[in-house]
Amino acid sequence: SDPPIVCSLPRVTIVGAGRVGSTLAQRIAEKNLADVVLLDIVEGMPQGLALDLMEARGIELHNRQIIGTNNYIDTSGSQIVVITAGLPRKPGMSRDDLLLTNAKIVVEAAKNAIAHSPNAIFIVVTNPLDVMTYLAWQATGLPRHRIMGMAGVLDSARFETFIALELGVLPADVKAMVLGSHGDLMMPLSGYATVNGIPITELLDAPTIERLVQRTRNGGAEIVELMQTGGAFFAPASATSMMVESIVLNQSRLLPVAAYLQGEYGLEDVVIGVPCRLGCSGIESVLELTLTDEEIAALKVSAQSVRKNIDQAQKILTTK
Ligand code: TXD
Repeated sequence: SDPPIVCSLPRVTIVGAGRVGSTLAQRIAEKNLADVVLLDIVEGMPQGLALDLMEARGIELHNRQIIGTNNYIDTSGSQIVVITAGLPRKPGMSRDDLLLTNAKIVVEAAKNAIAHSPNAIFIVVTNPLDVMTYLAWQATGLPRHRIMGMAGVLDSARFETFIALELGVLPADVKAMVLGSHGDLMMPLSGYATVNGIPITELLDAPTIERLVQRTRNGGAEIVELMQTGGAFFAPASATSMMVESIVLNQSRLLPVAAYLQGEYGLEDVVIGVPCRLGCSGIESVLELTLTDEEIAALKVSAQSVRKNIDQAQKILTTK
């Protein structure tokens, strides 16, 4: 007789049902992209959030399942795993201050998740982003196209927002790309930023562009200072859902993604934000852009700082 037909819908697991994780679950379900499993160590919390999201389905007009759990068994067979577990920043803290606490959480989460979803594509969101993505890559042993970090899409969205506000244009008409590490050394590429194809250098003077670049670099801290109790989560969830969408729908979008590099941009054995094509297999390719000498030098400095933190985290993880 014919084998039974298995109808499986794409399933996305989100480890860490905090502010970014729960908002991302909402975005994914309401965009009708996939069923969602929300996992957290806090008992009852992901279950409550899942039920709350399920109760909105009739109003939001979708039929996606949202499951809350404390057990990785429930995440089995996920197509994508997003890791947002860990502590966020407090005012005055840099992303690097989160290094040691979050390293242990992310490594444990990555190992547990891959054990139940051996074919998944991983997206890391926890800070410090580039280092956590590297540690998760190491912990899972995944080929590099199946593991990446989210930061550049958010940093680019912030740069685009500030350009749109300055010019009074529609945010969707502004396109920009921010590369490098997710921190003070990130690299907003002003030469590639446009308003419907017109370079911003035609529309804004150099000191204004520099001001917007600085505000972008400080974009996360600006929100932490205002909120005092944690960091941004609406735009980070939107940025992550854009990456999930490009993978689930095989859109092959060209996005800035924190990727493991093997010689691209002269960098090796480090994770850093570069333009990538994202499709159903994960990172389809890394684009090597023409950069100015100054930008190449800045990317190197950015990579060195990530490397230093990777070494520090690895020391702590192995002495534990
Ligand atoms: O651009 C980016 N990459 C980022 C990164 C943008 C925004 C936030 N960014 C970072 O994501 C932030 O600095 C944090 O490191 C993470 C999560 O931020 P969020 O604001 O969502 O933090 P919350 O609300 O504190 O949520 C974290 C959740 C919380 O519910 C914990 O109980 C849970 O993580 N947690 C765990 N879940 C599973 N397993 C373990 N071990 C665990 N430890 C904590």
